[in-house]
Amino acid sequence: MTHTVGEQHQLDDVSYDQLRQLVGLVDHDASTDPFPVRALDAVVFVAGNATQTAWFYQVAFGMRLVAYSGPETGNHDHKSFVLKSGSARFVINGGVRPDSPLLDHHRRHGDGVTDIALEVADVDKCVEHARAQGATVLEEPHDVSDEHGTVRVAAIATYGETRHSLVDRSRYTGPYLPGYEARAATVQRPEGAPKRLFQAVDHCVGNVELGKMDEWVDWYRRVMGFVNMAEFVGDDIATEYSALMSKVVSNGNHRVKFPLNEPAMAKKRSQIDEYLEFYGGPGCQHIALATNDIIGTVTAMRAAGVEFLQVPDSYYEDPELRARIGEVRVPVETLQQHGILVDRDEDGYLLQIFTKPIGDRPTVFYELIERHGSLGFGIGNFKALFEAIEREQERRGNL
Ligand code: TYF
Ligand code: FE
Repeated sequence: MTHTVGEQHQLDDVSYDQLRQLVGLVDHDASTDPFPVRALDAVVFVAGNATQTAWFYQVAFGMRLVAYSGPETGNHDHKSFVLKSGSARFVINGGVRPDSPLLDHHRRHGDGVTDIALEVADVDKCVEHARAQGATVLEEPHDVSDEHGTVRVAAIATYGETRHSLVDRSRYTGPYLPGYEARAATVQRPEGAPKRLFQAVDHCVGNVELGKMDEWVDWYRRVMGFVNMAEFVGDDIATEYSALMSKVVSNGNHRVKFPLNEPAMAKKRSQIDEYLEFYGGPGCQHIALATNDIIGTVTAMRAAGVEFLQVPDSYYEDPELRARIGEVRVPVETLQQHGILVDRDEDGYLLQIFTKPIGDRPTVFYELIERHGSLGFGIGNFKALFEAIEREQERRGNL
């Protein structure tokens, strides 16, 4: 079924109550936040071939094309495709003119995330605070307008060549940003397919260099007023099996969550070192997509050819795991059939699964996550997960 532009807004609707469950929101009074963040506005990618990558996200991730900018709309530098799935928005950019700066970015990093854009109510206030805290302002606050209204935007630099655009679209009714035109879906969804495969972005993970994790945690605390979440991978877990250290920062209500990883010295070469080498520096490692039906989502993505990490049967047969997770919404055998991992903490449980890297370089991958009360990231799965990642690393000859 193809959707008209009018129907698309309806499909994008995700209520606050749905989001609460999907991404694990908590109550928070934002009135004294120094840098109040409303939501994730978009994840912006550069691709070697944006035309085909936009097609991939429609076919394999069930996303809907909603807007476009390119040579036909007066943007001669690059093509830009805007895709949505519930509240999640991806923007795929690819250079057209040989002198496009996007092509230089792509030469350095390959397909990857250039911008994790945040929706804020007061761009100027956020930039002022960020600057006072020592952040690099890449774009000063300014208005961009067209017949649909005005958007106020700015951008600050984060790890590597990644940026955070800050966007206030409260005075704008267009499909994305001025300069973009609305596009209806071009790909037919398979008969009987779920109307969307995910409803929100749950978290975006950054890989930073050895010894820099705490600096970036501190940066998010100072610049954005983010808080540390409970889950972290410290020295102990790192040396035993993970080969990485990890801490999570989030905004007050947990709508925006950024785990930060750094490599750790271990018996084997860290998967984070592999990323840093092939990405050519720090960058976004994985994006977790929140779904309320992980089994349906995995089934649809697999049918479209998406490859997921394999976990051994011993994971599901482990009596300790079975005792710890107790009752979940499906039998463990069903999770096993699909290769879905499960973890439980004091707040509830979560189901999760990880794709293999989606591009040519062993860098960016995806996670699917279905939360049932848990506010965590699956720490109980870290051992099985990191072993699965290392098996792939070994197959690539990078372990
Ligand atoms: O975001 C997280 O923390 C989990 C676990 O290289 C994880 O998804 C952490 C690091 C990593 C892969 C997965
Ligand atoms: Fe994750």
